[in-house]
Amino acid sequence: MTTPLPAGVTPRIFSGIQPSGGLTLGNYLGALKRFVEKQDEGIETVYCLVDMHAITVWQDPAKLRHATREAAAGFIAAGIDPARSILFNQSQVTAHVELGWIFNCVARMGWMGRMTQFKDKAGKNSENVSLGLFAYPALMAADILAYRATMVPVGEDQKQHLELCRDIAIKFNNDYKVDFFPVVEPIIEGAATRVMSLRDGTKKMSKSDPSDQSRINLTDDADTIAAKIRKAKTDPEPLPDSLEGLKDRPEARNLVNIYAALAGATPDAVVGEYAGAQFGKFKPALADLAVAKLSPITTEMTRLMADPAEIDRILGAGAERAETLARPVVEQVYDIVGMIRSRR
Ligand code: AQP
Repeated sequence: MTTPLPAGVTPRIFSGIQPSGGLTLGNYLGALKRFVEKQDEGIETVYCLVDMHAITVWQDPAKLRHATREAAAGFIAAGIDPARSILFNQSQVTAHVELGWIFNCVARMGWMGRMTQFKDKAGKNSENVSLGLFAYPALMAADILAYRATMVPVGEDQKQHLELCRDIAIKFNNDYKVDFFPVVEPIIEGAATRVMSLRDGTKKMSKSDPSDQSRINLTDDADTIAAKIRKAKTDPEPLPDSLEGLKDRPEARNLVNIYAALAGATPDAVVGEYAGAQFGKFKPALADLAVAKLSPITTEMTRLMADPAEIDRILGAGAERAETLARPVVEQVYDIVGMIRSRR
């Protein structure tokens, strides 16, 4: 059930990706491809390279700068038009961290402690990870709510963080007796909302996985994509004639999902087409499809990366537009919580 929007809030999409490495096929199918579709539906779209989130895990400064520009190039190459969508990097709009601090004071330790992504990333090392990694979902809520965004396209792994964003909005509204923040709706759509590692069908494909063979990067050339798909872990059985037959075959199911998402088909249709086929036949077909869909993006990214000053200019212009939306929201929040703002 959708909650009615507070006065003055209009439908708006916000989402982001961390420049904590190169973009993967998981980021593309789970998020970026959706971002382009939403932009093309004509809804107001705000997209952010969340560099402040990236440093919750140590980043080499030169690599972070490169990854941020490369991600921006990936967005544009995939179809984000900086004239229609607002595209910028998070650290250039300070409203995010200002609201993030206020949300640190709204969110409860118990809520944060239940976040499975924190548990996965911290592992047995939770005493030694950064405070920022623990507080990550509160800053993510601030990213979204600084624009009073109403819809957030994400992959399946971000569902819990968006539930927390809803809890923060509701608690803020209740604590201060206002109807100010909307309760956001996650948009988790498509055949590949959770693309899995090519080496282990039970693990998410991730840009920070130590094994490059586990993922397809948007910068991989055609030969590399084909080789990674050829070597992807599978099992000796042929493809079944229904999805039911893939229930306990996570690697096979992952490749079917990837094929479906790239082809714009359903996983059902893909198993229908390849029923009885061995991976010796299916993998080359998947490799050809992946190369056909991804190579134009890779080529355009390379072209854009030849002019980093132009990418920086686009991000700066996007940040200025983002600032005009976020600043008044944060000023209203300061007023609601009782801060004196006499400087301006
Ligand atoms: N494997 C995936 N399948 C589908 N969607 C995915 N996303 C990430 N991996 C997959 C979606 O991409 C968006 C941006 O994610 P992020 O960069 O903010 O962080 P993440 O989810 O932690 O992604 P990574 O690649 O695993 O990054 P690292 O390794 O740095 O932690 C989100 O919408 C996410 O759902």
